[in-house]
Amino acid sequence: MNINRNVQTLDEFTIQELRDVPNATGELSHLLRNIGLAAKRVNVEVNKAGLADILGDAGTINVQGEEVKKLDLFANNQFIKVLSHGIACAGVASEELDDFVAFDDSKSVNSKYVCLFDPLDGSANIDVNVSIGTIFGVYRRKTPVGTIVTEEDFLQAGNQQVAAGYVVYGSSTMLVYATRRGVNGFTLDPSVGEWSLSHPDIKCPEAGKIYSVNHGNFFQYSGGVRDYIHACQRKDKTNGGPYTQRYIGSMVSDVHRNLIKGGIFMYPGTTDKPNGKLRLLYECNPFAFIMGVAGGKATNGKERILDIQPTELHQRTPMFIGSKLMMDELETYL
Ligand code: AHM
Ligand code: MG
Repeated sequence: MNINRNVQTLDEFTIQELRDVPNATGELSHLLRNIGLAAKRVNVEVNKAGLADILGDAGTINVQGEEVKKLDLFANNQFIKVLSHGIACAGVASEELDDFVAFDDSKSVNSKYVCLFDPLDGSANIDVNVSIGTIFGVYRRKTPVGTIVTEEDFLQAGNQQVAAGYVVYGSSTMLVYATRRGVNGFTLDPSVGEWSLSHPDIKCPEAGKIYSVNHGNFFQYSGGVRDYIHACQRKDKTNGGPYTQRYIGSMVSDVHRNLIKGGIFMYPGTTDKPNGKLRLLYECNPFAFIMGVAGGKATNGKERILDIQPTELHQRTPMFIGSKLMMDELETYL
């Protein structure tokens, strides 16, 4: 059997990047390694999600005598635990928690980063064996190192992100992360439990043929969004229509596919929910950052997602994200 010894692991890759950046402290590499570890633990549980009820007693106690936790809570706890035990994160905010968590031990308060995440996105898909994911964004804190973080450290515009990424728990498990230097994808090699660089320097194709939107809400979208969707369905569409509609209902998988193949993903506001469903801090900002580094774009229909100044931890925003030329065209409709 040939083993490709040129494949870099996540650790090797981040250390290599570290060597190339003058004055880097290694804190971000440490943080990414922690995220990779938490994701591996979540992956193990996601892979046996269907068994949880079988092994659990009356749905609450498993064979080890532990409570069978909902997977999204399990994932949330894993990320918080791993990041709080590390030395590279001063606090976290999570889609699963009402408020942010400040880590107050002496190592954590001396970290310069905070991390915001959605521990398990698309959790409605867990029970039916459809891909789900984790999404995260990393920011340099505003408050001085050595103090306890405050809300201001978390309410930063997405353009302040230092790194962002996601994990897809799918037919294989992938971790994709971006810094301003590029977007790189790592596939989990289950035989050795390592993230291996499988998708170096990901660029989103400028144009694509996939559009992803929840058609069930069609009559609740604005006229501009409806007109754009109709345009996607026309045979005489630029770039060769009609486009293909693909919507998994797990943002991580939908945007991951469109990032690789080229396409556009939309979660517009509706008459019932003018700000749509997706959360700016945990879901939209990380993807907007990744897509931007990969050459694509993301907007709420009026301004760049990355330029929105958040006012609340859990605020929602309409989201349009994808290949540059498709986004340019969409913007003429909005
Ligand atoms: P969640 O954070 O509660 O899992 O919801 C977010 C998910 C996204 O992954 C996905 O794009 C969207 O909800 C799908 O929503 P809908 O079923 O309304 O189309
Ligand atoms: Mg979510």
